[in-house]
Amino acid sequence: MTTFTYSSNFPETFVFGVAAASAQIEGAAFADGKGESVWDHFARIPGKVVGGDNLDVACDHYNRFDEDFALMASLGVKHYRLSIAWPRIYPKGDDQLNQAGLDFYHRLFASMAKHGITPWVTMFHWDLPQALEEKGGWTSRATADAFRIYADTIVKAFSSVVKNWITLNEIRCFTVLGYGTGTKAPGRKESDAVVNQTYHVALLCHGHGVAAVRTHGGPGARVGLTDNCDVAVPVTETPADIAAAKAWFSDKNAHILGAIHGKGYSEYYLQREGANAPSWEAGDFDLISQPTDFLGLNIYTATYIRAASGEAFPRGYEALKLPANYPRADSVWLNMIPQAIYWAPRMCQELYEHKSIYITENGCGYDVEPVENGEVIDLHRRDYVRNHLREVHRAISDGVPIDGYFLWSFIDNYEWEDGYARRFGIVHCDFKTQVRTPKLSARYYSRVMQERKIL
Ligand code: PNW
Repeated sequence: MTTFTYSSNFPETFVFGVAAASAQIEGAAFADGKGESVWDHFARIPGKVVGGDNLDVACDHYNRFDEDFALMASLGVKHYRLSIAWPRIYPKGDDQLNQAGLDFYHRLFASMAKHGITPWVTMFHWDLPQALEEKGGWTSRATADAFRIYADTIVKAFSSVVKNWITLNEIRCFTVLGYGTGTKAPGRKESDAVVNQTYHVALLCHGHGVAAVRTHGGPGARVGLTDNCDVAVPVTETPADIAAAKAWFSDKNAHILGAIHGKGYSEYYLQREGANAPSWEAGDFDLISQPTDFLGLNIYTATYIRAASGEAFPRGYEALKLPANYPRADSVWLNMIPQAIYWAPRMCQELYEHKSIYITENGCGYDVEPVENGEVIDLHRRDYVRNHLREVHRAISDGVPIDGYFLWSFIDNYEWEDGYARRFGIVHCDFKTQVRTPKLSARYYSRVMQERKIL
């Protein structure tokens, strides 16, 4: 057991970092041979994105990464989670490599090394080549075959500089929100059966990503999935409510976390989905459920659960609806429930026996964050981060193996269908001038990273 000299110290090996993603910050959407992504396409359909904002320029990180890494280093950031844009590497999603895309990331990783920043690389953070979408996208197993080629290429190319790999970011978001509700690219509204099939194709990609790292990653390479699991928080931390929350968690996450940890879909899941259950081929689960080195969790919010019985609650739990005036950030889904970051890792440890868990995203978004006298006084974000770090600390003290925390996000960026209106950064970005201004939360988090304790 780790002993703490001060109640809010983090272990020496604990990783503090910041996160972002290619499509959201790079810009240069069509530079140096990059192909169109589903988001480049979707953003141009009128009415899909707030303000009609597109990803053409974003934070212009493509041209400014060296300054951005200098700024990160000045804030004491030592770990940065980023993603590689698939359409920069394979513009059409086939096997026609764009060397200029690889060259860009070689320059980027060299700059990170120069500034003493370790990369944590997500292979896929939603920017699917549009050409693949036109051939069926996430409904088609051909997308998983294309992903295998892409994953092999990037792991081979960067094996000497990248040791921490994340296969996919948040399967739920690019499947159910892209093909079910249609609020994210490509904006399709398909049946439950189709959506369930998209999960399965995404799981195959995860498997190919793990295999790529095992084959080409070189010494010390590690790999895991980043999931935005549905998080259950027991209303009261009593054995009955905790058991109910755990049962809800297991049910709600059966199709992704359940699937990567089992040798197939669970009986419960197949029964629940009935005729809508996904189809699979022999050998799929040898790929999907290969052991991983860690689990990445993106934690923003949760659902309150309590024990309940009777006809209305056949599974022994009740999910509570939040009152209309419950506190939240400006994103409607982002309700303030810091215990989410305690219970999700704990349940993953208990249900799937995870030995190493990283919080790969945690943060909050607001629409109005003015720069006044050279400052952004985002005390709301400082508060959010602090409240969540307290719960991370509590989890570690209770023996939950959380090994790191990445704050989303380093800089205000393209917040998908909310465009540039919704700001998640600890660094403010003026999207007209590209001027960067660290917010109060950046100063705060900088001290936390430096002193490795909650301040
Ligand atoms: C994550 N939800 O998205 C993504 O990984 C980031 O790219 C994104 O910018 C960030 O969180 C903030 O939104 C989510 O509806 C989007 O629960 C939606 C949900 C969760 C995460």
